[in-house]
Amino acid sequence: MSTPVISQFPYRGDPVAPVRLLEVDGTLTGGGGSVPPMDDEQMLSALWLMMLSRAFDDKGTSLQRQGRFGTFSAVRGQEASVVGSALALDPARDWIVPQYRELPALVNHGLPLESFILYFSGHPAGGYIPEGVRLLPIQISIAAQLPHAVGLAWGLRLQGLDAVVLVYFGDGASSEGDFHEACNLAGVVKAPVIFFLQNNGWAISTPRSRQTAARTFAERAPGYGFDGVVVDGNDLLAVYAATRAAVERARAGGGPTLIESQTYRLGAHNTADDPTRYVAEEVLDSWRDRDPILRVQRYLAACGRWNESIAAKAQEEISQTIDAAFAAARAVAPPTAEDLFLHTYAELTERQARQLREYEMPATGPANG
Ligand SMILES: Cc1ncc(C[n+]2csc(CCOP(=O)(O)OP(=O)(O)O)c2C)c(N)n1
Repeated sequence: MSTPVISQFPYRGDPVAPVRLLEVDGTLTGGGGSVPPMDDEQMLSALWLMMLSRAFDDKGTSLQRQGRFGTFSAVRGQEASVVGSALALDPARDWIVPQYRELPALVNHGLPLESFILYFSGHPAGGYIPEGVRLLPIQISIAAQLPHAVGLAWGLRLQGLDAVVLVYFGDGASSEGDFHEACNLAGVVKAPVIFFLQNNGWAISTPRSRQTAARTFAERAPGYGFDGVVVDGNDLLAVYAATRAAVERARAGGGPTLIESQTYRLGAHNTADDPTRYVAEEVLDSWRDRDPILRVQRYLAACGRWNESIAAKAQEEISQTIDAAFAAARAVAPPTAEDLFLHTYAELTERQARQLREYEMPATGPANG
């Protein structure tokens, strides 16, 4: 039997060429002798999550246009990157520290889809993470989650746990000071953290070329005393294998890894953005050819595990799942002004309690005598 591909990591090959295990046409890199790091069942589950994410992007965008959903950032194009990395974690012990573009990872880790919908509908209940779900809250402030992730990982290690933390961020976030501080501390204390950098080509309208003059983002890792690896972020198998290897290393006490997942944002930064003003259609077309979902479907079709009727059934199930989640979110009572006080801390501070009392008092200000 051939060597499982996972043993390729830490990767000591060409530091610039991304690791790829699944070709665009759905064949395994290296031919039939290669052993994929996921079996067909795992790939089918991964594909379901990727398709759920894509369908949610479509539905959410359409509802946002009708004024029935808030501004949110679609995952479109980055599904293999998000799903492949999330599936390498154990939701029963590992933590995800998200940015704002990782819907399928959050759902796989245990966040109900309706919570995500409530969050991006501006409902305070959307900020609630159920007990036992190992997620930090969605972070809109760019790179602010990186030091939190290192602190969390270091803390888990100090408690003697073998848990690992995976933190998502973008190429733009890597230009923030928080990125340097987080990597530096993580390297020094050997925190069990995986820095998962999604290089999707853009930080809103700022191209990747304006973020660093380095050949890759991953090459920064050795400067902090740990390994960096570049993967083809549109390849589910490569992302999964690289993340699994990083998880195993962190669990065994080997410290952090920086994974640069080279992917492409196949749409707007968020529903308030118009990428037609700065992304050339030819460039988009070239990335549409490398669609991460099609690649997995081609592979599974060649194994006899995917065809039009299976696809139609999956689409139907996915659309019912999304409709049910929107219905559940709509059934939650609208927020009240009091929620502003009640959702800030576990217990009201003295100042908040006073402000809440003042708010609830009938308007008898000085003007009324
Ligand atoms: C500290 C901070 N500065 C600026 C912004 C405005 N902003 C929102 S998203 C974004 C771009 C982030 O790009 P990147 O880190 O590459 O992540 P991506 O959205 O591409 O996934 C910026 C500058 C912000 N939210 N927080």
